[in-house]
Amino acid sequence: MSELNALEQEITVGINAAADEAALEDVRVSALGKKGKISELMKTLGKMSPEERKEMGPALNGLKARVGDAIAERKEVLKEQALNARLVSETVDVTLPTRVGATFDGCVHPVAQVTDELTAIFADMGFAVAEGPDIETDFYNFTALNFPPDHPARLEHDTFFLPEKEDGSQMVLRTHTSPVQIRTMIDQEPPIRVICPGRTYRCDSDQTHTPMFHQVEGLVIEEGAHLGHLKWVLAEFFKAFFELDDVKMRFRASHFPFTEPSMEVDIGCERKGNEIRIGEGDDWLEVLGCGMVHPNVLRNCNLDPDKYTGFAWGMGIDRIAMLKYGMPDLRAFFNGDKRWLDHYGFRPLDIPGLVGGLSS
Ligand code: 2NM
Repeated sequence: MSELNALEQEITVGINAAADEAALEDVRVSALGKKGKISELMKTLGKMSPEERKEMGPALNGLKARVGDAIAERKEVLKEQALNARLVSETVDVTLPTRVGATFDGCVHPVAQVTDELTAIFADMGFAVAEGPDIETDFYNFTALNFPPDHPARLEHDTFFLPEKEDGSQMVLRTHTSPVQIRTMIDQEPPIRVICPGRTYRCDSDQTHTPMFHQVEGLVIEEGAHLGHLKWVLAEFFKAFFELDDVKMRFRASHFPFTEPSMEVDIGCERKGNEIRIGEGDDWLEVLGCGMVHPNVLRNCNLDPDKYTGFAWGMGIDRIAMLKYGMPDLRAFFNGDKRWLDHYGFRPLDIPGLVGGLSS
């Protein structure tokens, strides 16, 4: 018996001395493995006399169980120690400056940059950002926006339709971000001031159109909102975005199902050869559509048109990015050509803000 006590003592010392899980595994194998000391003793039971076995059997089983428990317990301790050591050695100092030089790679796409810029400008005017799904129902993309049923406008929009469902309905890739504004009007109480930037899709592809493009739409709903407010918001936006003291604007009558009246807005510019300069000259450039939200749209969102009025506008992010940063070819935006991105991309962490500068 004292022999077993001595063995237990020896194994216990080994367990406690094991500095890591590998060392502990060696101790386990030497005690409980196939040829381990306890396993070898177990094998001798068969050759013992019944009396001897009666005594040694329970003693050996007890020893085996205690050693097994001790190893499992030590294993947990070692595991935690190893994790703590990793947590200490693998820390990253996120306050270090970014590396500029040979190791610096990757940059911010102009569309992301411009989205951040216009978000900063509208946030400063009290607008929140709203987002929604790229795949929409016919209701949010068309019906709620006062497109008549089976009206050709649904097709004129070059809509991408998804395969018909069993009930005959068809989801669409949103053709504008207006469905996000519908969702916002249904979900929120006025006053509402939101912008909705995001991807939009139309089955159209040539020098000036890509099947996926980016749009930002703005929406204000509150008692007393009128065209004067719309004009002010747009003027403030253009001045801030093009970083100019003054931008000329021209409103032309237009037509959209979701606004009444509807207008297209041009900004003053000068064309010199292939170059366009905003804020100078006598030429005009069409940049957005806007109007007062149609009473039917308000009603579709359970808003009372006798109480609330609102205005909305929409413009292409890709297009105003081209204008501001002089990028001539829209298709290059989405080719994934790293040379183009190296040339036109922006440095990460130069986050646009009205205080530090939008595009400095
Ligand atoms: C535009 C032009 C004019 C517009 C209207 C709405 C809504 F949801 F309030 F009815 N959202 N966006 C709108 C109005 C969009 O894009 C050229």
